[in-house]
Amino acid sequence: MLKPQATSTRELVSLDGIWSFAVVTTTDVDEERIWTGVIPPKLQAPVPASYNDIFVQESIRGHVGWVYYQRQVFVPHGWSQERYFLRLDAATHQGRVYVDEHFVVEHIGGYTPFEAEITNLVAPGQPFRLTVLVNNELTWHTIPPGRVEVGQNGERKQYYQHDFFNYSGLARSVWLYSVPTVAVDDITVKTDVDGTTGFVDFEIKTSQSIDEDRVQVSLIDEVGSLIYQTVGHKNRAVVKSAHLWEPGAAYLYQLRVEIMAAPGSGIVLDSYQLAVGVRSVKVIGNRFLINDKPFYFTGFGRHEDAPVRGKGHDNAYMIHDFHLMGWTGANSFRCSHYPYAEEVLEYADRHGIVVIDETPAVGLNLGIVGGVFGVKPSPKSSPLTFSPDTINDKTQSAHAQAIRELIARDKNHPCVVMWAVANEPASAEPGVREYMEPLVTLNRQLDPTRPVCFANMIHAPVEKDTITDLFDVLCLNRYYGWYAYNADLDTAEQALEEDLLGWQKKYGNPIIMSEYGADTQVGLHATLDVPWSEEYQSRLLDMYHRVFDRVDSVVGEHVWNFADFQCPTTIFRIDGNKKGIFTRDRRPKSAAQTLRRRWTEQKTYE
Ligand code: GCB
Repeated sequence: MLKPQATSTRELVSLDGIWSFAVVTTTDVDEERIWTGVIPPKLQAPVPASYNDIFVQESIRGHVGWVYYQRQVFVPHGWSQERYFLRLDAATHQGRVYVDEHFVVEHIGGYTPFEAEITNLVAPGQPFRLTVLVNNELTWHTIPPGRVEVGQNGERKQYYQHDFFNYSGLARSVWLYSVPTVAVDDITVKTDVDGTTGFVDFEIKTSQSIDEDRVQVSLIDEVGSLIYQTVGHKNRAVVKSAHLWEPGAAYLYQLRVEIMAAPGSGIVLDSYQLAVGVRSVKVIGNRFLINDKPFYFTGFGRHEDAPVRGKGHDNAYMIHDFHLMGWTGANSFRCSHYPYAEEVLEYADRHGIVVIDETPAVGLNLGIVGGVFGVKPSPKSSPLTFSPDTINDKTQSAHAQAIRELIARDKNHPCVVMWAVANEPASAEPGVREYMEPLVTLNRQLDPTRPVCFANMIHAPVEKDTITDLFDVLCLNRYYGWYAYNADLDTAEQALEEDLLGWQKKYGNPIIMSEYGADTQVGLHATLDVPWSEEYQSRLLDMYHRVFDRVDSVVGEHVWNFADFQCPTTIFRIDGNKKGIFTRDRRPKSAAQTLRRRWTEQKTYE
């Protein structure tokens, strides 16, 4: 699915701004049919932003169910020869779109885009009322899963197994854009490298079937020189002495696809340009290779999270966060625990930051809830994660759809070097293999070029886990020194080393420590090993680093988390998860220096 783009043949209108907003109190939105009229602007909400922290009422912040967004839109009068689409970069978790009284599209899945053609509904130059309904309910059949229960006070409450706040609404941009009748519909690029030669395989889908010689494809380098040109839907560009896309040293070619009115006519009907980074990714033995060189991941698990805007995308925060990561010496991050805004991946492409791209499949684990997050476990009678009443075939279909949409959106980004299918599924429980295996197969069919992983958690140690052999890279989330052996870093160090050596011995795959860290209250200092102090966070990280340097298969370290982030409140999540190396407003805790020392001084790994 191509990101909309303004080119010589396409126009793009941002619908971001201030929309009318209402929280739905009725249980049946179809009966209310709010989209048939104007919603009074009593409340207004910014787009893009999660709506939860904008207002000051708990009834809005903790609302479970539908909300309405509405605004007026004009179709530009010059679009009479064009087709035009509405595109929502995300609606978390379910969106329904109406143009005046017409239903145009519905989408489930809170972190991937969707769109609808509206050419036949509104004439150029005409205004229309755009109403978007957004529902934030998580059920056993959504990804991520959750469940809604009615409390003693009669209020509906959302429960879920993951450790971040259920921010909701239109947290990413909304667009109206035009494309010509005959247009480029999709482009798939795969690259490879052999010595100094780069290969760019491309495949183009067009909106109508057209002759090969009307599709013109050009590859242009960073100084604007044309280095390859051909006609046809599918081919391989061979680039001698290619400028490779390297971690920390990105190089982006532009693949320009043009649809010509007739071969040689010089008349371009449609034009789309895609940034292409030429690089290869391989897993060989216990090494992760980018361009045939061992790559060692330094960086973070992150969240899209900021004060007031929640998960609302914001370019200022985004670029600042990249600079803070660069300052620590991070070369990579994981999109934990859902696909991030496409702007983030574009920025990572441009600046050579390596990304592990994850589906929103977090919380497929009922064993975790009571123990770790203090959230009420369910169902009361059965603690099994995979069962007809809990995570089941329908959840699996939603998960498959999440994989399809993630790959459709992100397949062309050079920064994405690996797909993470899930975070901490109950990988030692019965039913997990039957659930996961088809999803891994699907992922590999959709993209055979990138390795696949999932993040394993401590409840599924090497002797109990039943799915690791399905994957290429071992990603381990470990909290020795925090949830286990708290304030006892010596025992934690031994346990961590034994754990890692056990995986190394059994699988021989590359190992990435995909989470490790400690909650830390900024400003709390202690000379002894006092959990929550800034010194303890640093010492805990140092302890992990000593162990990583002793275990050959470790090829990466992603600290949990880049910054403090918001969670459902429990007695040990006081105004959020405090494992950030930066506070929520992006000020460094002492541990930032610990990482900076390690990651900027020790640059090369064998
Ligand atoms: C985990 C989860 C992450 C949590 C973290 C924690 O294992 O993957 O989402 O936030 O632990 O801090 O407990």
